[in-house]
Amino acid sequence: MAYHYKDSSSNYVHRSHSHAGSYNSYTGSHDHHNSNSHPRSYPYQPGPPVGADPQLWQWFAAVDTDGSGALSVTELQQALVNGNWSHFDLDTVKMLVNIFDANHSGTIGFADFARLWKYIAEWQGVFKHFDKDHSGSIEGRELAEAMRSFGYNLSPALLTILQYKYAPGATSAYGPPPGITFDRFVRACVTVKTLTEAFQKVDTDHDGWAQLNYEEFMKITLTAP
Ligand SMILES: [Ca+2]
Ligand SMILES: [Ca+2]
Repeated sequence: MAYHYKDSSSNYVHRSHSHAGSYNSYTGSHDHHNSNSHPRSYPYQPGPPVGADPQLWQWFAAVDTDGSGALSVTELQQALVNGNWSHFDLDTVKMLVNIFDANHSGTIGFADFARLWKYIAEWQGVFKHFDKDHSGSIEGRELAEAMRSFGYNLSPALLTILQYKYAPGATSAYGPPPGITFDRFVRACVTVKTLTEAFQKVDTDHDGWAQLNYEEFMKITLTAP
């Protein structure tokens, strides 16, 4: 059984009773009585770092279900939900971990998490700004407007490809593709930015044309989020 709670700073926290029930926020340790069906060792859990937002620390600790002191991709995925309560795609979570995993451990520590949280909050503002009809997703014209205002000169054909690529689920050839939800919108924007910058690097005279070999082309596309 899961519940969600909202506050003014973020709509994107998801917690389940199983986490909350076994986590003792007062002592900062797991409650052995509720979790004795899972015998395991309890690593030392330090308290929040000096100056840490106590609420953010509490979320972090609740999401860190194995008490390792860092969030794995799957732990983080459990914590991040879109406005319609759908979980972030694994691809989006992996991308976020890659961006914020400062020590390349493959996991997110509390300092990384605090920066990631701020980043998501900023993107929420961007998303709300471009979701002009308040549908909770970014549709064709909204996507075109977003890309244009970010400075990306994408043709209608490219915008259509983008829309189909990031639309949730299977898309029909009839009618417009469904809108892009929050986490996919972030991924779409980061991907367009990454690919544009990779192209600009090889387009040294900035005329919109570049010569690159197979190896370079593959490197660019395979390292894009
Ligand atoms: Ca963990
Ligand atoms: Ca919309």
